[in-house]
Amino acid sequence: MKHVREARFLVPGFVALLMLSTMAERLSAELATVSSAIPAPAIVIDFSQFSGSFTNTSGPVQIGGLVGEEIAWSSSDSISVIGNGNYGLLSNGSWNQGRSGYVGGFVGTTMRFTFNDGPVASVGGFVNYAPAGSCCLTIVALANDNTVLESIDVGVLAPISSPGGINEGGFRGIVRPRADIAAFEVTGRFAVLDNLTFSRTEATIEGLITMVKQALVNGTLTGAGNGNSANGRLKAWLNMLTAAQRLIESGDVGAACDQLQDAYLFVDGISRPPDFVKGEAVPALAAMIQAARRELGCL
Ligand SMILES: [Ca+2]
Repeated sequence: MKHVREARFLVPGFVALLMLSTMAERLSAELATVSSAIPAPAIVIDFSQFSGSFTNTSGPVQIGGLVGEEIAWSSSDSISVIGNGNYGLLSNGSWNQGRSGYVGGFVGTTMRFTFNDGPVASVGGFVNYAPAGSCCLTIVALANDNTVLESIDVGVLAPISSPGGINEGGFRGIVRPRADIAAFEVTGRFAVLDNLTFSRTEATIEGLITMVKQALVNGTLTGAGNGNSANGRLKAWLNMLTAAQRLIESGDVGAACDQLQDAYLFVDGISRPPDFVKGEAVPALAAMIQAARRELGCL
């Protein structure tokens, strides 16, 4: 079953296509493009305490007060802004007071969010920028010693297009298997960010199964399909995860990788094969399975 998707590439030149497919999966696995891909429980900084007009500063400014965390926002230049005001994004429109507080940089500015109360496993924000070609936004996850853990060129991999939009943009973030992100950096061309979202939930198989159980209780995960087939599909999908857990415990990581690959193919939102589960929790679970696969060395 795990070869269902790959089978489509069994044509001349399939090796190159397969490599491209694998590469795309690897890159997109670390990039979250919806806020729900940040695993629960997620914490959101909405900057609503900065409801006055813009302050121009390089910081640092403590932005975590409303959620009881020490999180420092700082910038590579002193004309960056925190607060509320109008910000032009050229073809992508503009942001205004309707966002109730946000931060913004200028050309080539790097804005940094440092998690002083401990590293996180996932982080992202609702962002936009002033486009020029495929340039204009890179997000980076940094370790305690400032080593780059992940660097994603959003302008190339998942550009934002919001022609003439007011307060529009998109969520872009990074999901890691371990809580090792000490800081998150956003570098762009007039980049703006609101709703900084982060989580410390890690991508162990136990963490994954705990998330699934919570989602079933909350009703954010159900079987997909008509009538009884939905329940059957849900059970089959849960069996893949518990099988993966048993295989990991018994030391058969290769077989566990196969089970997790199957589990991913039935939750990835791509119609071949059809997904076995549906609901609000699906993007976070799909991202978490990918993170677990990377952590196990499957990918
Ligand atoms: Ca806001």
